[in-house]
Amino acid sequence: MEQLLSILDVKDKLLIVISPDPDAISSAWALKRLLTRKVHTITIAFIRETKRLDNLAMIKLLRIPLKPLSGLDISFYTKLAIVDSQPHHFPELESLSFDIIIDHHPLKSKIETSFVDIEPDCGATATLLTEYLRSMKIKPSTYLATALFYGIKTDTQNFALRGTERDIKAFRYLFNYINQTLIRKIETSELSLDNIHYFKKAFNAMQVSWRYHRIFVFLGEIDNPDICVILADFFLRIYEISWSIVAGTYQDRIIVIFRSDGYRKNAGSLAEKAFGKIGQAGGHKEMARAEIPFGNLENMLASFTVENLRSFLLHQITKAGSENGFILRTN
Ligand SMILES: [Mn+2]
Repeated sequence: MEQLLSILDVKDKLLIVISPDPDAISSAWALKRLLTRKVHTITIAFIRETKRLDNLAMIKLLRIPLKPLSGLDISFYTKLAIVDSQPHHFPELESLSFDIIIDHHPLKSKIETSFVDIEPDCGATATLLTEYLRSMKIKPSTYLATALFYGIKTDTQNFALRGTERDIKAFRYLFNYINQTLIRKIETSELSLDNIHYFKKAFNAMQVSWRYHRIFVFLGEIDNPDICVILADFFLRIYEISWSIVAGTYQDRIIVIFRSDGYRKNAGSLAEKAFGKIGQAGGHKEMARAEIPFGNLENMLASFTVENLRSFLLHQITKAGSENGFILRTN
């Protein structure tokens, strides 16, 4: 931390560049807090727009100041920082030279610059920034603590994916300062008014096998493949359901999302058996995905009507599934 301060001057204008996921957003914000009175100006800029509604909810509810990098005059800034990534991760950053790099992804090639702190021993960069704050005896505001807490929560996937002693320590510390209601609202913000009409469509189109605890939905044309994921997850929350398969057509292809409770089931192998020969398909026990370009179906289907596609998908899934004892019936 001392070393970081030693490379900065009060006249410095600092630009912090991020790819906006919760870990990066919260880490950049903490760095801004740490350096607020140490330099002249600090701007946090994102390389790419985030479309994830939970991330947008985080930015909005916690009032995190972010700007698009494309709208900035980079020459205005005297120092450049990047957190939770390294410059070589993004081709558009290769021409820039960074003064500060703080990250937890393992270093691929040696980086020569004024300040580098890479700690693969942290499950999240937010852990590292929490440690910086503590070492400087800065108590985070509720919003900043909530952001960092959420950053660690998502990067470690609630400590199911990874998470070290240091992550747990930071998490426990931040817990004293967070607002849990905001965390819940951020985490559950996955739908917008623009896409809830697909629920209505799905309720009308769903085909349920009561006997085999399965549900299949073909949505027809969709304007975002994420809705298949949201609906497949949603249907798996139904007590009687242990398999859910939601499909739709997007641009020049069919998207099929599989979810299962994973108990003696394998969504990945079902997806592969059903669609592996005519598209890309794969996944693991609980979740899988297939994408089938229309171009590959030209010899198999007379026309691409909703009804033709629906019965084609159902046929492929049922045929593949019968080898696993998977039979889909409509009621
Ligand atoms: Mn991260």
